[in-house]
Amino acid sequence: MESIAIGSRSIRLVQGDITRVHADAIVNAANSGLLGGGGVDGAIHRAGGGAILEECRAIVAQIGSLPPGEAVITCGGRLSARHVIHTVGPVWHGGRAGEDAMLASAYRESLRVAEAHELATIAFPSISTGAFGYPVREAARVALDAVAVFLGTEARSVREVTFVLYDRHTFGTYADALDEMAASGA
Ligand code: AR6
Repeated sequence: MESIAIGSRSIRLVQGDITRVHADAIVNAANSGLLGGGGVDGAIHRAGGGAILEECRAIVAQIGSLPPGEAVITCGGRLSARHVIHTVGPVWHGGRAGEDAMLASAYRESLRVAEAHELATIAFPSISTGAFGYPVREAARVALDAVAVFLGTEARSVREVTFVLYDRHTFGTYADALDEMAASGA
């Protein structure tokens, strides 16, 4: 399954490069230092240019570092997206260190930042499943559940959440998890 409706809102899955997506905001799977890195973080800063990094530096000057599970917003620089919401997922330590709650929080807090800016269309990568080592199957369930709950309860301005999955395996795993969610009646 590649999309699901939650009332008048929706979750969609696409395979691709999030730096090329048109949306009110794309979400960056950053680290607490907020000054760039590898993976999707590196790709977003490369494609978006120095304006994003400049705003990140200003945020770091204010708050020091961004704890896992929280989120902040910058401009989108040269990206097609108007904004970048930067969040930090958990590093996988085997699954008994509160990783699921932390991952759910990263999605929820990103969406709360989007609401605070009255944004409607948001794109997420698969947070934590690259360098941070979170197993994709477990991460997909947590991510889809967190977003579905948000859309069904808290959402006002946010109407469409797109997961932009980079590789075929991650895309297929999220599609399976969405099937399971739909079958369970969520
Ligand atoms: N578009 C969409 N997804 C992408 C892209 C892209 N252009 N590039 C990679 N991915 P990761 P994490 C996928 O490692 O696990 C960074 O160094 C990737 O295939 O980017 O949260 C940060 O600075 C994977 O499925 O993020 C942090 O230090 C997913 O994005 C750390 O890595 C997440 O992989 C964060 O690790």
